[in-house]
Amino acid sequence: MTKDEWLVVGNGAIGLLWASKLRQLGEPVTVLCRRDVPSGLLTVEDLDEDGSQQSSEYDIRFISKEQLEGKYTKVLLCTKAFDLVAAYLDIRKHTKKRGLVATLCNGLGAQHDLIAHLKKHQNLWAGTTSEGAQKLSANRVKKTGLGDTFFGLLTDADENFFGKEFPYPGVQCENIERRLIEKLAINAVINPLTAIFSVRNGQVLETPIRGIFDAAVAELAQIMQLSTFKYAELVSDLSQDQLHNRIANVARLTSLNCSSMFEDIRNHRKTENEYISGFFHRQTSSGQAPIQDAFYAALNDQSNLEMHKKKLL
Ligand code: KPL
Repeated sequence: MTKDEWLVVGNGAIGLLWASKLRQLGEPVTVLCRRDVPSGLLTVEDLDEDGSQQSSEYDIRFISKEQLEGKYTKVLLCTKAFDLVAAYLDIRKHTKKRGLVATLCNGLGAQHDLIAHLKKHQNLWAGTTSEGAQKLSANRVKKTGLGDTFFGLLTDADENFFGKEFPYPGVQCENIERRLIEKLAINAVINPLTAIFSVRNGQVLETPIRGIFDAAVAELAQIMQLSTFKYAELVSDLSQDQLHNRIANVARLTSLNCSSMFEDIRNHRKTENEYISGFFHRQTSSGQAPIQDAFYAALNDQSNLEMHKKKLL
């Protein structure tokens, strides 16, 4: 292992995409896979400006948990929100005390839970991305939509090490919690709608789902203004129109993508419902968030999805 090597935890779509980006910086990258440890190169498929398909290959080392050795100074955790803390604890002894731990996961809360488990002088950079990507196999990913990525410090910067600057150009931001809430709102509208109605991201802007989309955005804008909302101050200047534009824009830019929640349901995997609609469900009292409550209930009771769909329409 070299001094600047990154350890990316998780070979889901976003883990693979970010492994390729970090490798492009010229630094070695190891990807820790939960199962299916592939051999061979990482392939990223993309569309050229003229719309033709192109693919690039990256020499990345793929390993299993049993193959972990040494200590990494830079770790990027690309896991589901509900796996984040456990994934870190699994690799903790392979992280350096004065190192950097970064997260790229949906939802809000798991990142904060991680802080209590960090080693002394480790800095936690929370990240959020609205890029669309689809995993095609254990070492093949396809870019399915443009988006923004931001990383910001959640812990007080330890200036002795990777204190002030995130070691990837152009993604660092000041107020990451605000970005995390905006992303949470994006996921709280697009993900449940795509998962419940089995549609791609762009279709949430089409009839008949469009009506629920608009109502869900209006409801979120109201919740965010409630004095009881934990992050109300951070988003007090965010108007309903701005929120609507932001969420609709992501749906457009990733229109061909199947959201992570839709993928989870199709593949009979656990969803991030608890960290997305569940977050708003817990933050409000009865009647204040009927649409988020309906999303939350539908995703918790997938055997009756048809009934929940009818209720929503
Ligand atoms: O974050 C996403 C997800 O699917 O979880 C979006 C941005 C909606 C892209 O699909």
